[in-house]
Amino acid sequence: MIDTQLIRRQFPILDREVHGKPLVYFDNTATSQTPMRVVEEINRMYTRHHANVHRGVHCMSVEATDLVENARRKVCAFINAPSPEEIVFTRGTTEGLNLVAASYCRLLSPGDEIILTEMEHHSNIVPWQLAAQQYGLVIKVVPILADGSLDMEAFRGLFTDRTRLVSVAHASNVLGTVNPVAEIAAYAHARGCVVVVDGAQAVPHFKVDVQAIGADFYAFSGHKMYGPTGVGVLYGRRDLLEKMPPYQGGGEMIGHVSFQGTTFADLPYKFEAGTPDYTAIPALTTAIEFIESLGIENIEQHEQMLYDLALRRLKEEIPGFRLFGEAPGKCPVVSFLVGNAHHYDTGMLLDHLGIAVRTGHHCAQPLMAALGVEGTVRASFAVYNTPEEVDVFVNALKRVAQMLN
Ligand code: 7TS
Repeated sequence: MIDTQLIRRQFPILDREVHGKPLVYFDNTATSQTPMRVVEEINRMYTRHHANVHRGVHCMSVEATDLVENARRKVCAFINAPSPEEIVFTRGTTEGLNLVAASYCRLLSPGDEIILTEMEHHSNIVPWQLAAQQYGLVIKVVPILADGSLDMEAFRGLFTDRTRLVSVAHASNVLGTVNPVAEIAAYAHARGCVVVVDGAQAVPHFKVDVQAIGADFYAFSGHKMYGPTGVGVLYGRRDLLEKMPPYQGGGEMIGHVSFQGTTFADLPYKFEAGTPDYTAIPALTTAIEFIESLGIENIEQHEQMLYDLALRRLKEEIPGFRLFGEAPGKCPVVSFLVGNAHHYDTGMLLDHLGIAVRTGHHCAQPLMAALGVEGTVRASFAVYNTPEEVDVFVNALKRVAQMLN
């Protein structure tokens, strides 16, 4: 069972006020708040182990290196990856997806096809467009159904003998839809295609097992899972990472450098050019420990309870409430509009009542086009949110809706 009172003590930021009102933080899909133990771990890195990694013989450098490599093993176990060498530290999901698009696509030929979906975040669209322009690739898009789930029949219909890769969100940051990634991977693999999964919105909310999914690549961000900003993870299958050219050149990623030619380091360092964020990476270990201390299943259950409560009350009590995304088994994300009220006005008035929600296109403009809207208001929940906060939110939205309609 989740004891939110106990949990909230680890998040002093949740005690602050905004505009003179107690903060209700419902923008967890954009970034989650950070427990003190993660903040303390970053502090400890600066005050105890601040030395560049992988290069020093001196004690502090060895300690920092051990902490970074320990984090790699922790992440590996967290997503059940086969080996730590297949865990590449990045700046975030965006960099992980750019890495795969820029590097893997160099192995493809003009006319080869990539399948994306209509519900992708821009970071799982634009890197592929850049690669498609550079290498003459063709992008095809899976549409969504009315409930916000993927049209799987259309997905299967997009495959041709030129299809090489599928890249799909595990969970949508707008609709909350959890996509059938294992089914997608099985279908794609049977046709010789590689599968990339954007796990930014999955990892904080439910158990992810990259081997059970059959993902060839899996990208996510630390800052959405109670961890530090500026650190992300890319899992990549060893044989694919080995074939791929480096993404960036620099220190750390080389075997030997001469002006006659350079050889590259073994995995995962081939893909980690330059100094990594070694002060933040160990704090990712602490974030995973925080999740494990609560139990990801308990987190999922608690967030689902908040989602169900919010949705029931919003549907009953807010005239003109319109929900986007009703697929079964979705993540705790409520994207909505109220009557004719503009999403921005709704968000701004909620902010003045202390409630932080997101408004706009949520970096998913093609999805907004498919839904026929310019933007939505989005409330999203984390483990430290409470039913009382849902009450405050629904009551505030009632007032806002009256003012705007
Ligand atoms: N993929 C998905 C599904 C996301 O939701 C996001 C961020 C990203 C990729 C990019 O992650 P980053 O850490 O590299 O920036 N989503 C959001 C959002 O919904 N509101 O702000 C950021």
